[in-house]
Amino acid sequence: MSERTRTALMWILGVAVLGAGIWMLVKDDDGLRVTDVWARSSPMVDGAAAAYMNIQGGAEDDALVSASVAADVAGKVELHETRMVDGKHSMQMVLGIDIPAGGSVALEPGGYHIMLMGLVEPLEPGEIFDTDLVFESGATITVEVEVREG
Ligand SMILES: [Cu+2]
Repeated sequence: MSERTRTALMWILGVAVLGAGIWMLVKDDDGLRVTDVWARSSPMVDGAAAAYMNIQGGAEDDALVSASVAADVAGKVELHETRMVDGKHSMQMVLGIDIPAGGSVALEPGGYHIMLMGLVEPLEPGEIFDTDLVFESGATITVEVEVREG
């Protein structure tokens, strides 16, 4: 192999590695955005709280599939949907919340929310805690949740 060929091969390899690195970065941050994150004590369940936020979809359809908080905040976290059943609000667990590509989904009172159960201490307005959000695509986003007055 001539010196020239070797140099050319090194270049090609370098560009390939760099390209793969950039592709992974782009893939990892697939454009999902989470804004307006807040929580309040649940008006429906003692010792529980609900977290709300706005999730903007990325380039591909995705879904929020789970969420978690530190063990010193709450014992259990579920994805819930509030629905009207026989004229009454009732909550039920959902396995995922679809986030369409380019669309946006609001987790808000009366609809989808992240349910924190088994609160270690009651949430105080002004308090901030982290929540990890896991998406079907494998993306995980950690957001700061601000406790607001219910
Ligand atoms: Cu709930």
